[in-house]
This record gives sequence, C-alpha cells and structure tokens, in this order.
Amino acid sequence: MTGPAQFPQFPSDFVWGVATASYQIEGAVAEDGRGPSVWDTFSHTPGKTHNGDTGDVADDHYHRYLDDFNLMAGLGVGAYRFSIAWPRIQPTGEGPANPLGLDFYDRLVDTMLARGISPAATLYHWDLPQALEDRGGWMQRDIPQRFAEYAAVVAERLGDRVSYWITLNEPFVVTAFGYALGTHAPGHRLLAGAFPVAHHQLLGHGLAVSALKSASVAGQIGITNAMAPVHPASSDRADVTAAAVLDLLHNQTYGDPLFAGRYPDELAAIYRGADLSVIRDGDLALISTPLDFLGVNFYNPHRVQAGGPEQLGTEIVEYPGVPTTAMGWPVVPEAFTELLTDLVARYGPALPPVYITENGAAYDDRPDADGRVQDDDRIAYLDAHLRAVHAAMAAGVDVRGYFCWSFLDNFEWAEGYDKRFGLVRVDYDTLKRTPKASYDWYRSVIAKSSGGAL
Ligand code: IFM
Repeated sequence: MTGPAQFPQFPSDFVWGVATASYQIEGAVAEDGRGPSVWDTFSHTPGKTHNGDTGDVADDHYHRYLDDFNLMAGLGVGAYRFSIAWPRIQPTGEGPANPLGLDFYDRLVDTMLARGISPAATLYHWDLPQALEDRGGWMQRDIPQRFAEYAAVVAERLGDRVSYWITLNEPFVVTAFGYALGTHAPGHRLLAGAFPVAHHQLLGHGLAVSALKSASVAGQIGITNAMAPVHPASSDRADVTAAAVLDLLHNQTYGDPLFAGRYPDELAAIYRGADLSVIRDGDLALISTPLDFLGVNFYNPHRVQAGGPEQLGTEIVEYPGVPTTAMGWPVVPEAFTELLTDLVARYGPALPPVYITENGAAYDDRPDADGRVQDDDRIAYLDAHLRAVHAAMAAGVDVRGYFCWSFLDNFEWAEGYDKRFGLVRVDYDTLKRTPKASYDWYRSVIAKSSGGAL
C-alpha cells in the first residue's frame, strides 16, 4: 500500500470531510419531543433488520456529541456532513417547530464551528415522520410541500451558519429499497409502481431549494445522489439492455430531471404500469433550478445481465476476480473515475461542481484487546478511491471536496450494527469510541495532501 507521503496533491481549497446521518448515530429517539419516524416503525417490526437492531440508542451521539466533535477535530477535517432528523423539528411532519429539536442542531452547528469545522447539513436522510407515511408518504403529492415547509423552518434557525445545504440523500435508494422492494422503511413492494416516490422527492427537492433561497441562506445549496456506473456482463443485446435499464433506474431518473430538465425518453417503457401523470406542468422547471453543487455518493459499480426475479429484467452479478467488501460490494475504484467523467460527458455545462458526499467501505474489523482496529482493507479502499477522484479531477472534473463515510461505526439500516463503515470504532456494549488505523491514515492524508496543485 502506498503511504500518505506519496499521495497525490489536492488543491489547497479542497474540502476534506466526514459524514454521518441522524438515525444512524443519534439514538435518543424519544427525547426532547422527537416524533417517530418510518425507521423507528420499520426497525421495531420483527424480521426487518439484522438481529432486530434499531436506532433507539445507536451511537448515542445525541448525548456524546461533544466528545465526538473533539475526536473529529483531531482528524483535521474542514467540514462535517450530518443530517437533521425531520421528526425532531416537526414531530408529525408539519406545523410549528419543536424548539428543543432546533436547539439540538443549533448546538451541533456551534460546536463544530468552534472547532473550525464547516457544517454540511442534509435535510432528509430517510427518517420521514411516521405521521406523513400514515398519509401515504412520498407517494403523495402534498409531502413535497411539507418538506419545503420543514426546510424553511430549519433555514430560519441555521441559515446564517450552515455552509452546505443538501436537500435529499440518495432519492434512488428511498424509491428502490423503501417503496419498490420493501427492504428499507417504510417497506412497500410497489416495484415499478413506486415511480411517484422518485418524482415527489425531486419535486420536494425543487421546492426546498426555493424555500432555502427565499430564506437567503448563506451556504451553498445542492442534492446528494447515489450513483453507480452500470456494466453489461456481456455484449449480448439482452445484457446491454439490462444495463441500460438499471442505469436509467439508478442514475438517469434522478440526474436528468435535475440537470437536463426532463426525464429520459424511455421512462414510460421502463416504469411500466406506473402513474406518470404525477409529473405535472411546471414540475420539471422547479426540479431543474440550477444548484451550487451536486453531491455524489459512490461505493461500487454494478455488473448486470438480463433476467432476475423482479419485473424489470435486470440481475446484478459478480465482477469475476474482483474483491468485495463486507457488504458484498465489488471494489472497482476505476469505476469512480468513469462515473465522474461520464457525468461531465452527459450533462456538460449544466453539471455544477461536485462534492463526493459519501465514499467508504464496511469490513469485518477485528479489534485488539484495547479495541483498536488495524483496518488495512479499509485504508486500501479509501486510498484507491481517492486516487480515482484525483484522476477524474486531472481529467477536468470539477470536484471540490470528499466526505468519507463514515466518521463512526453506526446503524447500517437493514444490516443493523453488523456492518461497520467507521473511521472510529464504536463498542456497542459500552459506546466507547476508538479510532481505527484508517482514522490515523485519513488524518495524514488530509495533512499532507492539501495545498498542492493538481
Ligand atoms: O449507510 C449508508 C448511508 O446512510 C447512505 N449511503 C450508503 C451508506 C452505506 O450503505
């Protein structure tokens, strides 16, 4: 493995960060007036998460945030991507703000600022208030309006101090796993019929952008998409078509409305039976309001062949001879460069500057007697992926920053606490935090790789 000394130089204003999300780390689900979210309901439903794990306690960041920010400051990061739990701010998803919820994020923001860390706030990282899901959740057209009202409430309180606003995290994952396949909250199996969820999230994004602008927030405004190149398993026509279908479902359904102001032409053919009348006049103009940045989350590409159990006719298969992480995800760093350069090729000047808002890996960490983890596999993953980002920048892609997922081990959704992504180990019995070797490695990278020219 190459040490940080040989690591490529990134521009002096490149933003180095770490990322987390509210339900995955906070705990304190019934404190200070927080209402239930779909993830509380889902994780408490038997059989939905690994081992029946829930976010009830998680990393207890709600109470331990001071220690966590001290540890974060030790990394030398310039920014922290966290998310705001909508049900802490509006316990039923609408109506007046819960002052104690706003107070918590106010404290977080001031605590990070006092340590020289710029806040990057995600407004929606999947913890929809349960009361809104009871009314149909993202399938309903009034939820985008509720989301914009919530954005306005948060902007009023934090708009003077947040540097980066991210409206939504990974709308593809919410549509696919939350409403199409049912493996995430709220657990619906609508298959292609879940298309309105995609559209309503995008509409909510557009309305929230407008709310943030009306509130004259000081920070930049963007969205975070989960993105992945899709490779056909062979040159057979059926496999090539299968790859095009997944590319449309995963990438283009979300990128094209934002940066081309339209949905892909093949939309109706692929979301067969879905209600496309949810796309109304004026929606796409709102959705394509120019952004200050695009947040890209990348973990792995997909290799697909025709077939599969679901109605869409695509099946994800292995990359032969390629190692995988503990999630079973293939490690293909060069696909990261491909993804970023393809984005420029597809959207041209309409593509705003990019921040990598998530990238990282779960591995089966083996702690020593002190709980320390020599996680060389995670270091190798991060090393290779940062080099891939650098290669994309050298090829002309305007990447402004990189947020490692994740700062802490945390609640990995349906996988519960079984999968660990953190630079810092959390012992879930004692909640003790112990930096892993990857924490020290990332600190050296940040210290030694900033300040150069590309
Ligand atoms: O933990 C998640 C995160 O919440 C969203 N992006 C992917 C991560 C790893 O699965």
